[in-house]
Amino acid sequence: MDKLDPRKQIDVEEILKDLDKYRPKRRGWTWRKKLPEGTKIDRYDYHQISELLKNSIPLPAAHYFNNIDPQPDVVITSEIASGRFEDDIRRMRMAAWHGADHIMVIRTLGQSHFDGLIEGTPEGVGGIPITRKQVRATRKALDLIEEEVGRPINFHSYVSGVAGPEIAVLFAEEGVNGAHQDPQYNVLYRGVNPVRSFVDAAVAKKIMAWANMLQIDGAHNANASAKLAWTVMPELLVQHGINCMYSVKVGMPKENIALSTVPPVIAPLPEMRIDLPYAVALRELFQGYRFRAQMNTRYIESDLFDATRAHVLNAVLSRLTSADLQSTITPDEGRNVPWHINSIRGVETAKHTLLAMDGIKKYVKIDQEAIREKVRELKMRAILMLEEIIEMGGYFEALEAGMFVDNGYYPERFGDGIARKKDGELAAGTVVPRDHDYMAPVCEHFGYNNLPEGLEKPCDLINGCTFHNPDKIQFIDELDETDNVNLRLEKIKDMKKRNVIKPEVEWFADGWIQLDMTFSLPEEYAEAAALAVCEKLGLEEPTIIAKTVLHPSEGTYVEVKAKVPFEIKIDELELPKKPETLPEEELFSFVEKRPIKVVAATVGEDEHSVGLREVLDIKHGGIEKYGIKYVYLGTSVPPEKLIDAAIETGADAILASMIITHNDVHIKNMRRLNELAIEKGIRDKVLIIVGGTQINNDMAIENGVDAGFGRGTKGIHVASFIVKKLKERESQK
Ligand code: B12
Repeated sequence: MDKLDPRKQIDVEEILKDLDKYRPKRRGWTWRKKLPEGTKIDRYDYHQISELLKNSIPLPAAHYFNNIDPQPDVVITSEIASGRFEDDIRRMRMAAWHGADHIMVIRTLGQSHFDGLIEGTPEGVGGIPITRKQVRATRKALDLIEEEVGRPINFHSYVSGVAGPEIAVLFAEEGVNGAHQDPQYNVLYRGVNPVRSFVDAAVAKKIMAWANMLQIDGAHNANASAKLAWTVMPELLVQHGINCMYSVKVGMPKENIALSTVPPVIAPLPEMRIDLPYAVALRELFQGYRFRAQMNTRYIESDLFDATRAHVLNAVLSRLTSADLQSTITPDEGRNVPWHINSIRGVETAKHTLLAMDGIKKYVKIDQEAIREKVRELKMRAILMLEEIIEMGGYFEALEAGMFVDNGYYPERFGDGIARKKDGELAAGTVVPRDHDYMAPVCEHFGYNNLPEGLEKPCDLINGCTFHNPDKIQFIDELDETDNVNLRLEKIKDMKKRNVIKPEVEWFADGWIQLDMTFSLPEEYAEAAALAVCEKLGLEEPTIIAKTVLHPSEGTYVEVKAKVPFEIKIDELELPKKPETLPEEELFSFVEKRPIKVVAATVGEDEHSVGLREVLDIKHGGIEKYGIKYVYLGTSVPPEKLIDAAIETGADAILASMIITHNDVHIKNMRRLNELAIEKGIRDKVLIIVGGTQINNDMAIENGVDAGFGRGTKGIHVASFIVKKLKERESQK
């Protein structure tokens, strides 16, 4: 397979074929190619966009604007990790079509404590086991996906834990383009020995620098760990500083070092007034570095709308300051391992907000004078903290004293920081000084290396290392006979052979569905009632995933996930009929020979006119275009008046719009039109056609009229129906 076909699913078996020989197409990070300010897409000027995609899915409202899909100038991340790489690949493709070009793969639980690489493709929990096979297959799939969408896709994971350097080598070999690397993360959140963590980091960073990978730091985890988050703002500046300077000293170029920053707080606090000075201070202190704006997850529980609101405001902040990379967190992160749809929703939220805020700084400027005091205060607190760390004897001593992730707003201290011992914690005592004659014949190896003089590169001694001679890379296939991709694919193959399907949210046909319901009950009764509904529906494993109290006694909204116990046979599905259209020429010539006249109105007490006018007027490609004459009676027209007008004008058809559907008023009006036409003796002479957002053809026919048209109807659909019916009728005469 050298090309993907948008009409076909990605073939994982093809991806796995000859994987042992696959080499990534390129190495290193890629930014979007920005288009000049003022570039026009259709009729609209943009100031902050990048090259368009070859294949993509635009934002929902795009169909009102010629389906344009401008791409913001900022790289957009999608975090993906269902636990099975074969399903992740499918989701990456979906995310790329929606505008993600940074695919961040979350690691499985506990991998940071493995002292080495793991092999095969075991199923992960809360993420994916990072192995050579998983990385290579994913890169191979992404190489195809980037061709399909027409933009390079950056693949990313984590160079952390006690196997950090080994993972860095693996990533450099396999064309992984970006990684998290921050020794402070290992120390504070993974309990790895501080000395080991910093030594490993130097080795890993040197390799990442060679591979031109983008590095993202780990400071944002202090936000996520602190009780109030805003209290760690000075420390965040310090943490960013430590990792940035350490990386520069190792040899990483500044422009490949990205600070991972999250707006610290959320409403009901005055969010913007706290987050904005922090964002400004950070960008001023770290000029020349990159900014990866991550959305806040600290306070997000299980409400998708709450998460989305927060994420929109976070992306607004990115535009008011700056961001090179906009990360998206799925809005369902607080309720389950993210589902396909929510990965896409995250990307859409970022794309929508970034486009909505395109060029906004032309109109809206931060008041530098008003914000200065707060910005200065934050910088001062950070500088004081750094000074105190030096006074304490340095970073390791400060760590032992619990200086980091203390919930006090520095210089306030609560004494509840995370303390780590310099000679304690995981993998303590594993760092040994290199002997005087230490020699490693490999390239990009950090630190003392007693190489013979006159070598062009160290690996010349061994005929090339894996960076220069990839044929030396050892590819190990599945070792576990009970947990591997082949077994998992068997199940999928079986379903495909039988041509059956189940719904899915993260894995192929995993069976999960979501239901939402509201009960006029207090919270705990509503939860129990929701589970009882699932039981009566015969669903399996029902779980409450979110709820909102509408009022303590009046009502509770509950969202439930559950599994369907049955399969659907694809062959037996009844597909919705698409409205048939006749060739335009046929319509023109028919109407020329046999003039058609219609009467049209919105019926009842309904004032909506836009939809009907679109179906009628030539301007919007309505039936008038084909020469059909119409008499438009307006809105809020009683059915009687429509029928009378049809009689008076000798109309061939009545076009009735029915937008309001409350209390089934549309059904009543359809029946009424039919009855009146029969009463007045014109039913066999006139076609009755109805339309509106909630109308469909079956419903219309059931209620006595000839056709019903819903959202998205065009004049050609209606003209074709009328012409076909008249032809049928007239050929019977
Ligand atoms: Co209003 N309104 N509205 N509204 N309105 C909506 C329609 C909606 C869905 C909003 C909502 O609550 N979710 C509800 C209707 C709910 C329902 O019963 N199904 C709604 C409501 C409830 C009201 C009010 C009752 C609100 C209030 O005051 N309490 C009042 C009603 C006033 C009244 O009618 N007496 C109200 C008022 C308005 C105003 C502000 C006046 C405008 C209408 C202006 C006007 O038309 N001159 C209005 C609008 C614009 C809308 C809105 C935002 C857009 C409708 C629209 O124009 N869409 C919708 C929400 C939404 O859909 N986003 C609510 C664009 C057109 C192109 O699409 O209508 O679907 P369309 O038409 C297409 C097809 O349906 C079909 O072809 C069209 C072209 O593709 N079609 C066809 C439609 N008619 C026909 C007829 C035939 C013969 C055929 C073949 C095809």
